[in-house]
Amino acid sequence: MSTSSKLFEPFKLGPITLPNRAVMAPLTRNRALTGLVPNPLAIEYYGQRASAGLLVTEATQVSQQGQGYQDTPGIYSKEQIAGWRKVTERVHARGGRIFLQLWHVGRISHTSLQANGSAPVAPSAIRANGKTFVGGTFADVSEPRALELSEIPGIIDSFKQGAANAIAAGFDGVEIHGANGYLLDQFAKDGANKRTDSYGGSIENRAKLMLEVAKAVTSEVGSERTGIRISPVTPSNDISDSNPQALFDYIVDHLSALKLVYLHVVEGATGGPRDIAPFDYRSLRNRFKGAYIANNGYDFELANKVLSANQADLIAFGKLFIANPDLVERFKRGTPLNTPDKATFYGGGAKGYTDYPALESADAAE
Ligand code: 8OZ
Repeated sequence: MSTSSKLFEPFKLGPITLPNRAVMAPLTRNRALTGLVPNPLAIEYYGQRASAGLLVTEATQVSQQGQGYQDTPGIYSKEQIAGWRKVTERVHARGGRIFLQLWHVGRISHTSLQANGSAPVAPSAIRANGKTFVGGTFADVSEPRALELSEIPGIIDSFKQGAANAIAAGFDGVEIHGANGYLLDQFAKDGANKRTDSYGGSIENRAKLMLEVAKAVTSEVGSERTGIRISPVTPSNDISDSNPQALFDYIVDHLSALKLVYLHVVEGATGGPRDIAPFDYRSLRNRFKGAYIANNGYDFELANKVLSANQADLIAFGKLFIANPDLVERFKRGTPLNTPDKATFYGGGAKGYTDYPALESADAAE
């Protein structure tokens, strides 16, 4: 059985052409090895999923300070770049395309991950009510310290360098992680940002760091190779804002002016209900001139509906891609999907990572 759907139509994303509109969402898997170098299993894991229109890697910290969980990979050392190069080579050899997600967790971290056991950094010295995974167990995130104004250029520079390193590692582009209550989202939202300087207070001031990072990254690797992910109303990691619509209308107008190649929007609560809070995503869709990637709780049916209504250009699937390396082919054939195993999402080895079965090519006979 084969189904015709806009999901299987190609899409031009800046200089690259995606053969279909299914994106593999960024997915944290906590399997990096010593030096926070990608696990060699990641070569196979991403390679198995190369038939996606576009792969986005797991969130990858741009500095040691930007790490918040154990065993997440980085993109700031030579060894990490070399490890990622093997991943991009495999994905390209299998005919795929892959962006790296650039991450700084801000206050969602723990002193045990920071240099000399120091405090994680944040817009303001307010501890998030949440946990992180460190030393093999869940622990409360640590009390952060507020970044000095003089440290902000260094943060921007770490994203810029991370982007340059990603291109050196062979990635087709980068996605700035502006979502889920991490550093850029913390600056943007007034639940976490109580600053009284030029990075706090008004929407313009709070949005500034995200926009300055976007500008620095586009100037480094080109706007046609820079995407960004946002999550206007997610409560993830204890984040909140008093007026997310005005905030993100403003942010997206400015991201559009910077000509970013895509806007990736987590609609609703990340990994949870899509209708957690009222929000007009079409306003973002209409303001942004580049591609709109919709994410959160999509299945084939909802993807088709939203694509045919032209409310998105691309659809990102998370958990479905964990369990189905050949998700696009399964959608095409209407074959049943494998069920994701939550117990192996974070940490471990090949189990629940590279051992989800693809359809046998023999099944292709219809
Ligand atoms: C799950 C576990 C740890 C981190 C995100 C990078 O939510 C993450 C993440 C997800 O964006």
